[in-house]
Amino acid sequence: MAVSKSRVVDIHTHMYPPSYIKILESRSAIPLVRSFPQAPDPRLILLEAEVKGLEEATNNPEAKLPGRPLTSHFASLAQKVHFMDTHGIDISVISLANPWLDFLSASESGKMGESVNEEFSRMCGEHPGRLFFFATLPLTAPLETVLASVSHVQGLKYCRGIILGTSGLGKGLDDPALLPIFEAVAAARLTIFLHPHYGLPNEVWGPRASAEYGHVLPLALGFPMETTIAVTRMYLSGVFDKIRDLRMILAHSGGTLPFLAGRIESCILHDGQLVKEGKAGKGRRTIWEVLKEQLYLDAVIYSEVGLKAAIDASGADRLMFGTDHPFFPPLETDEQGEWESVSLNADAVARAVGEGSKQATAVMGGNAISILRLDED
Ligand code: 5CU
Repeated sequence: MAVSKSRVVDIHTHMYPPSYIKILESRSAIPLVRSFPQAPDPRLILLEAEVKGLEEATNNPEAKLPGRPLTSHFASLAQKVHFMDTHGIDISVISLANPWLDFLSASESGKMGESVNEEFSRMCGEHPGRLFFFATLPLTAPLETVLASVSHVQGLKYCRGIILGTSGLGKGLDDPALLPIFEAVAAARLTIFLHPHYGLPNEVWGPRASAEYGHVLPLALGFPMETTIAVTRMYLSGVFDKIRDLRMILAHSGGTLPFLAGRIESCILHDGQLVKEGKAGKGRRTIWEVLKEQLYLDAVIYSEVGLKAAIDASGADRLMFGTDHPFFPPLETDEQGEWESVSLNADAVARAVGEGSKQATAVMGGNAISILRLDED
């Protein structure tokens, strides 16, 4: 393996290939793409929290536009590479953005999954060594189709893992029916990248949110809580003990898991039912241990405070830089230039572990290169 200068790797960076956008354009329920006469770019409408705004804009041409503009950043490979070059990113591990194949029927998702994964593989092949990808699984399809998909993507040269939402087969990630899939993914040495989409129920945000608070509540709070809840359910159900080779990267520095791990532990130790059932006693692997042995965290938390919690919980050797491109573009400067959302994360790494330090080099790329085997063919 060649030893080279320190490289910057972005492990949290999404795309929607053109065939996927076509499906979104044909839909009348979220997720969808819709054009409005008052805006040059079509709008990409993804989240439950955007449904009310979609209805308002459909009925009233004066209403504010729902969702986000679907710019070339979402689907163009040339634009992805331009973004990488602009920000000094040597390697990107690209993934389909939410909500993946979750909304497709059982009969559609297997074929679509195969074609999306082939498309990602082809894109990576156009920039060998610069692009790898997390594949997507057709989780609404029958089990044998999902397992066939794991075998398929294992054989794709640039595939290094699976991007996964929190719904699993429809009942969440603590569903025992998922175990054969997790086992197959772990046996294939594919790392799961766990990413939120569904957030929390709209009522949590209150009646003023849709009109007055933009996307702040569902994205800043709903996404991280969703991830935290999904992983805690997995932990409580014993998935990590059952499949010790399972490896997962948690988006957004683990949601709030690093901050709440102590409280989760205390609630277990003080839970009458769990104590009585022998689930809280000696020999139990704590959530802290799982964080240090089976979980990795991305560094997409935008501040050194969050990053320091992630490092304390999981270790600087388990943290990996990401950008969340093409989400969070600059709103007042040229999108072809530098993005503040990127520099916020890069600056947070420098402040948390020291600019130019060994740890900074690891978080910015070295960890991803070794954890995701990016120097292997
Ligand atoms: O802005 C957003 O809604 C999103 C999203 O949907 N997915 C993501 O990864 N980041 C931001």
